[in-house]
Amino acid sequence: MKDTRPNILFIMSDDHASHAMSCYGSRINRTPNLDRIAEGGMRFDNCFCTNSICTPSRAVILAGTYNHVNDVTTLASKMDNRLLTFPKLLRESGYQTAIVGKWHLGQGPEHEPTGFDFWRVLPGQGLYHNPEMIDAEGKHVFEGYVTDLITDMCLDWLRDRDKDRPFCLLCHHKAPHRHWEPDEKHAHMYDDADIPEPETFNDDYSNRASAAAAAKMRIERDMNDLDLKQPIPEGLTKAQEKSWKYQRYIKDYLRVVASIDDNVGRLLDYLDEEGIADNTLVIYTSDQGFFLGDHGWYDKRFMYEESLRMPFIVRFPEEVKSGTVNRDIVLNVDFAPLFLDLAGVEKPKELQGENFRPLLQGSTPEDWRKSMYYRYWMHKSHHNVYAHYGVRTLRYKLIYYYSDPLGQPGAVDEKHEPEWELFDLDKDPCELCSVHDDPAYADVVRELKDELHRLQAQVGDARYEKDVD
Ligand SMILES: [Ca+2]
Repeated sequence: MKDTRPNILFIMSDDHASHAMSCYGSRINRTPNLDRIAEGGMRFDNCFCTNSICTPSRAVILAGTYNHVNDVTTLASKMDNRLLTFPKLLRESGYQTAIVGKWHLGQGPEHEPTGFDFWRVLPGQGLYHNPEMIDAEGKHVFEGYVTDLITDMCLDWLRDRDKDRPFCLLCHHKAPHRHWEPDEKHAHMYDDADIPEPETFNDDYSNRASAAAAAKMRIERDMNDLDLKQPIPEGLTKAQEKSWKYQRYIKDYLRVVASIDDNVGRLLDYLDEEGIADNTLVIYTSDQGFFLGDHGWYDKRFMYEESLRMPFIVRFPEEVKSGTVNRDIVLNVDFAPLFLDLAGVEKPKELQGENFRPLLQGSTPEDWRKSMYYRYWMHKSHHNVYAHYGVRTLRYKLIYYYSDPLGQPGAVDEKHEPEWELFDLDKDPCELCSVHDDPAYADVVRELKDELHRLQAQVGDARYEKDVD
């Protein structure tokens, strides 16, 4: 008998910020195929990651637990593949499962993908051109462009599937991760255009804790030859050089995104041709956001909006009204509970996320979360970003730079004292001025500290020793 539970097509890219998607109002590019998903379904405007970095975010998604629980706190962490994950539970319940593309949770028998009928992944970050990939049979080099290849392999697997059983396919693109290498087809997009610079391009990092000024992810200073791929023209002023670097960076980023968009279109076309679009939940998301010249930066890691926010669009015609928008707080830790609910599998007690299927159906429960907990662990490691944790509500964001590696990779700086930041996102959506020390916000600070500590207790994470009431 045919098993008619919904199919799940989970497309995730790497470092694709929502402000480079036209369905999110991008000022800098068009993404017509991603827009097909949003127009045919729901766009989530407040989907956040709990730790804005590749490896940890992927572990959160698979396991449905926070990083202090799944023990994948940093880029150097490797996930123990005996962990309970949603693909394992779906497979046990009769789904066909596959992952193709980026994994980045470690290699070898203890870390390679488990819970999949088929898996083929890139080692580490993988290459854009002629990438090596690893599967159960071993390593092979594939000729071509990585985004096309991943999509081809997904389509091959879909064509060969058992049509009497539902599938869960994880199509996980490497793109648009640094160093943004476009394919030939898109190499000359934007050649004759100037991409607008973001509002905070010339941020001077004043009026905040010291962390923003200390970060080494400035377009004007920290980009290397692999990022720029061309010699810097001579005779430019400092400001002209910064603008030139931004154009070099953002055009390649958008070219790489354009290839993702084309390839998402191929997958959507296949669902239409097969007549299974109505009963397939299609998601497009990214493991976290990215700074697209915002604050003068590239990269991520900070709890600031551009990096914290994940794009999340979902189409599921049987259940989700087309062209709708949700503004509730949804987290990457919630994805696994959603998938389990769709498959009719009971959520195991150890999963920490919440099933947000009612939100998809247009009815938010009264007690849905009003705040979220974030933690970035890699103190002064990559890009000299300070370790921090914080809480975001619909209006405010409180960040605590505890500034201690706590045994994780990173440098100890005895002189560095912890610092706080508070942003009123209604009045300061670009997060340019911390109001933590403004007496008018004293009550807000107190409430948010309580909320932060309540969330830490709820998820079972430890408070830093100097963070006292
Ligand atoms: Ca990433």
